[in-house]
Amino acid sequence: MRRGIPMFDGLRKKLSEAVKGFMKKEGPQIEEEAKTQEAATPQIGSIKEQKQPEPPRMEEVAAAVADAKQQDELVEERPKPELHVPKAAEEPRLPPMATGKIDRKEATREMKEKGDKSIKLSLKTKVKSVFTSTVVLNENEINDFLDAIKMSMLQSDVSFDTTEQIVDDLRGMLATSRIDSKGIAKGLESRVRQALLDTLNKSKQGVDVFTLIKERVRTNAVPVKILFLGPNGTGKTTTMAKIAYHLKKNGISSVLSASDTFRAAAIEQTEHHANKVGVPVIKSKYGADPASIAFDAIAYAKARGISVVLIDSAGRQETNKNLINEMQKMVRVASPDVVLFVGESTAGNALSEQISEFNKFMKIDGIILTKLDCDAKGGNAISIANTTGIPILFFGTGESYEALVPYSADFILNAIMPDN
Ligand SMILES: Nc1nc2c(ncn2[C@@H]2O[C@H](COP(=O)(O)OP(=O)(O)O)[C@@H](O)[C@H]2O)c(=O)[nH]1
Ligand SMILES: [Mg+2]
Repeated sequence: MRRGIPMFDGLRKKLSEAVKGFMKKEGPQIEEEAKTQEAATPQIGSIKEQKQPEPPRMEEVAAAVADAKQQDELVEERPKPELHVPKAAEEPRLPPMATGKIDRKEATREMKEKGDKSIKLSLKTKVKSVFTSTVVLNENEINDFLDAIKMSMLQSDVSFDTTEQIVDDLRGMLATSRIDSKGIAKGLESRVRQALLDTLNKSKQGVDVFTLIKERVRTNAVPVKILFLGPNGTGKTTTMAKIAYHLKKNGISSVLSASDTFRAAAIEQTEHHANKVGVPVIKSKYGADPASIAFDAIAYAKARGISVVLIDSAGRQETNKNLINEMQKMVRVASPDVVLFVGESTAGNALSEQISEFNKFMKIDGIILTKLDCDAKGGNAISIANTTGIPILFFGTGESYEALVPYSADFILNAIMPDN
């Protein structure tokens, strides 16, 4: 499994801190206490398993109680974290999805502003963990832990709604499950992993582009037309070249349509990639109609039995009406089989808004999330599919032609929370 994708470093670190923060003072002590308990267990051959462990010595229990009491007092003193909820909602923890009135941006900002918290286990849980092999966290502990997880996610660009969904999922798991008292941190970590995986698996299964192409080549239903669109500089042209490279490596022919006639040097850049990869390119002049270039590229592919037409486009802001019209014309004329939105992970939470705006004007089949190798917070890879309803199909992980990874939930999960 790949590790060390910088994009996920932020979230990985924050989630790990949230789990460890929960255990900060209590963890080692509990583990020590558990060890003490283990050491005290008499080794009587085969009946060892059934034998009740000897209770810890009085002074150990007294020390644990005193320490926990002191920490309980600290918990009492600490102001409870509150979500900003409009006046109508009295309860600070009312699920925001249910009210529909929460200013998500404001709530996100407030959560992010809350500083580091030291979270404590209650006296009861702590003492119980000395005597029993499993513990159930009480409501306050769960709330504290979930607040820390929530903050880690929001700070790492997981969207507000997705964060709420993951936290609700986790709340259910923590309220009903028993955690091994000798490995509370590990137990919590595995539940966070599960909640992340549940969310990642909920997203819609996307079209498998390479399988589709292979199938169309097999049945001679070619050319397959793929359109790349998205804001400026996200990696459309580069990703198109990566796909051409991958196809070529697999013996599938393609042609590039240099349909960005808007941005300076865009045509030369496309030509440069075409030469390096070794595929033909159809081009025209700057200012020419991008749809007619795509049309020519399709005609070229048909005439020469080329399997795939990869159609570039000029970067645009979703608010630019002229460019959107031009894009819609391109979709009408080229009638692409697959429309891919290329967005950069570094755009953070703005990315889902961009995608949703584009999707209003033309149907997007899948997302390619680029620049995972650049330092970002990593959270949007978790929430984009969830918030937009459009699946991520590939990740761009660098500038080389090889740096294209098909989407997988495990890839994200293992980058964020390696399963040791
Ligand atoms: N580090 C990194 N750079 C990338 C990636 N994808 C594209 N780029 C770079 O981003 C810049 C803009 O890419 P380009 O393809 O011209 O974007 P376009 O305007 O959307 O066509 C170029 O310098 C690319 O080399 C990626 O996954 N990782
Ligand atoms: Mg370009």
